[in-house]
Amino acid sequence: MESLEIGSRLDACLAAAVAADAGLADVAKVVAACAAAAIEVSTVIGRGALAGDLAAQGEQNSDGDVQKFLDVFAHERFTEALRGAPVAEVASEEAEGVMLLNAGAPLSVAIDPLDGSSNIGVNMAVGSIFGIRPTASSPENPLGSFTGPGTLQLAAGFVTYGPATSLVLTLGQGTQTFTLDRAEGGFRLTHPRMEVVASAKEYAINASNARHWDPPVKAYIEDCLRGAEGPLDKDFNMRWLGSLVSDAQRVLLRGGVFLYPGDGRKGYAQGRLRLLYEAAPIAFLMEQAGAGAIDGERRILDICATGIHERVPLIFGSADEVACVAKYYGGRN
Ligand code: FBP
Ligand code: AFP
Repeated sequence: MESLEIGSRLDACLAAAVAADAGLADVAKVVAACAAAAIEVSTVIGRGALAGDLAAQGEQNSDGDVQKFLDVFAHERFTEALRGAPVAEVASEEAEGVMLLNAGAPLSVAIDPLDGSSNIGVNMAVGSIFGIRPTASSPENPLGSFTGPGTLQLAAGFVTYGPATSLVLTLGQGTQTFTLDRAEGGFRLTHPRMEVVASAKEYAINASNARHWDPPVKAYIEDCLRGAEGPLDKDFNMRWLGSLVSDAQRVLLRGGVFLYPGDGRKGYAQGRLRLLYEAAPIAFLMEQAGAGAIDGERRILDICATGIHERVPLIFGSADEVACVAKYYGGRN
């Protein structure tokens, strides 16, 4: 896609990718389905309170979190769109088990339909995240499509519903960003090749959990706070949007490091974020843009899930900063 002109439509870019590699034909259909669902979600978010109470509380999801109207709406739009694509199974944050869509279809999708739920209803950016994998389940291994490492992902993307709606996408050949052209109701290529700067001075972490953090993260952030007088030898800025997709988008565009470590709170030993539909797609997009993504000790893309809602500590961003954090965990790089 790098060779395509800025302003090219998403469907033209997907067609060009398929022309170059026929093996991407089904993947392109799934990406197009996610893009179509995202446009529907974007329209509702863009209307804000005029669309009703987007934060209205409903049922509890698999994890005991109370679902908001927008969580449920986005889940329904995405799963409905994926039903019309070559997708056999979906693992969604908003469904307890694997959803069966089209038996025998070649692809399966892990999805967080609405990420950054605490930002719903306060006119702040939220997003959707997806990772596309080959279908690999069997009667003996019903979770098989989702228990392989993140390196099996064929494509991944996230949508940010912010001041503009954008789709960040990788088909395994670099990371591109498309921006929604509201006038024509379609995405256009705006960033053909995202490249994350290797070194940066901005970190993102929920500082209210400082007393609970894993010791390596506590030590790293203490050194960030010491600024140029400390061992890291530079002054840092801090940004935390409470919305993984928005923080990831900022890191892609201007570098920095994001951390959601394991911490001592009940249920947070592995942090807050989910391996399958948050960490693994973001890690794929980051690596394809030259950045890193680890859980402290391991590359995120090498980790296998044992259940679809499993959590993982997540540290990603500028390669030098991620390598620096790894040293606090005792790693050599
Ligand atoms: P949800 O999927 O429930 O929205 O949780 C994920 C998330 O909102 C991320 O987008 C964000 O980075 C993080 O949780 C915010 O966590 P905290 O509430 O600790 O700031
Ligand atoms: P600007 O008018 O230059 O944007 O500054 C205002 C502001 O961005 C405000 O909106 C934020 O609350 C605050 O600055 C952020 O300050 P830090 O950069 O110190 O976090």
